Amino acid sequence: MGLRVDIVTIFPEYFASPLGVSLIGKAAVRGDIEFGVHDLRRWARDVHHTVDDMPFGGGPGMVMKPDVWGDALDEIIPAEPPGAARLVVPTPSGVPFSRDMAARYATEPRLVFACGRYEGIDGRVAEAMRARMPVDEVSIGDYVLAGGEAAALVMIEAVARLLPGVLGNASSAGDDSFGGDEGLAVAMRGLLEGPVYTRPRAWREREVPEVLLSGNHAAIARWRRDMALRRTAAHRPDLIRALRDLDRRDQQVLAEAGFTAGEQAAAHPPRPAASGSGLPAAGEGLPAAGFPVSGEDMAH
Ligand code: JD8
Repeated sequence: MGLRVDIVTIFPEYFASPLGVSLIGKAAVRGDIEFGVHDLRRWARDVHHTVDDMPFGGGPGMVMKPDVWGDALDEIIPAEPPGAARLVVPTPSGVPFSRDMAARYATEPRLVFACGRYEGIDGRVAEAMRARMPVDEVSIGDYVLAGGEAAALVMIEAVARLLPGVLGNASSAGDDSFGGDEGLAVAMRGLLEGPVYTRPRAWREREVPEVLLSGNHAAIARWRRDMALRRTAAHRPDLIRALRDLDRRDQQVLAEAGFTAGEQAAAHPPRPAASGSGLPAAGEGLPAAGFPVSGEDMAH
C-alpha cells in the first residue's frame, strides 16, 4: 500500500486534473499514491454551507470556522488507530518546506492537507488536532498565496517524486542532488543545476557548448560543476557560503564569480583538486548543504 494523501478544501475541483496527469497521475494508477479530495462545505452546518466568519479582534477579511474544520477532520481522520496520519496545514507563517521535509513525508503512511482560504483557519483547529496527531504548519515560500491549495500541490509533487519507483529509472531521486546520496549528486549537493542542452546542436546561431559533444566525461563533469558553481554564485550566494571542501578549481571559478578568496578561504581552506576531472571523488568530504536541485527527472 503506497502513501495515502487526503486533501480538505472548499475548492475540490482545484485538484481534479493535477492529480491525474504526469508523474503523480502515473503513480496513482500504479497505486504508489492514493488520493482523497474532500469538500469542506460537506461539514458546514447551515443551509448556506458557511465555512467562514468575522475575525475576533476585528481586522480585514474572514476566518475559517473551527467547528466546521473540526467535524471534517474528525471524520476524515478517525481517532482509531491513533497517530495514523500527519496533518499538514499550509500557511505563509509556517516552517519552510524543504527537500528533507519532502523525504520525511515520503516515508509516512498518510498525509492530510488542510487547505485554508480567506485570512486562514481558526488557530484552535491545529491546536486541537495536535492532541491526537502530528500537525505541521508549513510554508512553501516567502510570498503570499490566496489559499493553501497551490502549496499542497507543490508539496504533494515534491513528495511523490521521492516515493520508491515513481521517478522510473531515468534518474532516481537518489541522484537528485537536492539531497541525493549517490555519486554525482554528492558532488553537486548544495549547488543549483547548470544549464542543459539537447538537439539541434545549432539553434538560431547558438551552438551547444563544445565540451558536451566531446565524450570526455571528466571534462564534461568539470564543466557542469563550473556552471553549477557560477549559477549558484549568481542566484543563491547563501548556498555558496554553506559549501565546504571546495577544491582549487572550485575556488578559482568562485573567485571569477566575485567570491573573494578571503571569504572562501576564511570559511574553508582550499583542498587540492582531485586528479583528472578536478571533481572530488563521490562522497568525499562534500557536506550536505541541504538544498540540491540537479538531476532533474526525465519522467515528466
Ligand atoms: C494557506 C489562506 C491566504 C494568507 C491573508 C492572503 C503556504 N507560502 C505561502 N504563501 N501563502 C500561503 C497560504 C496562504 C493562505 C492560506 C497558505 C490560507 N491564505 C491568506 C494570510 C494573509 N490571505 C503559503 N503554504
